[in-house]
Amino acid sequence: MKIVVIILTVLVLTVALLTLPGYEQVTSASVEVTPTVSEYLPVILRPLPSPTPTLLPVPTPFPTSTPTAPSGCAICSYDAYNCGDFDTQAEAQACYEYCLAQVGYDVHQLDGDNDGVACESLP
Ligand SMILES: [Ca+2]
Ligand SMILES: [Ca+2]
Repeated sequence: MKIVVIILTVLVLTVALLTLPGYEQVTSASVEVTPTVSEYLPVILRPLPSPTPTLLPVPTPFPTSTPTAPSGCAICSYDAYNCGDFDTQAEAQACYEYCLAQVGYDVHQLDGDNDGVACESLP
């Protein structure tokens, strides 16, 4: 039983020793915490009045999936033109590439040998 009393005594003394300086520390800490919290309060309120305006991206009306058709090449839905309908190879080439982009194949059959060059016979 003496051992228990000694242990309890040591514990009480230890708590007493820890409490006295601890009380001083709590007191000083509370003094320091109070201005610290008051300093944080404006920081918390600060972001509110200045919300960063989200810049809305200019909406592109429509992706230019349908570029303007070359002159003399308004039809891509069926075989409407032959090489004789164009004056130059460049015009036939423009129509060939335009309709190729529209429908995915050489609808006018302007590139008979499928080498990507339409109406090689034209000037
Ligand atoms: Ca044709
Ligand atoms: Ca060709």
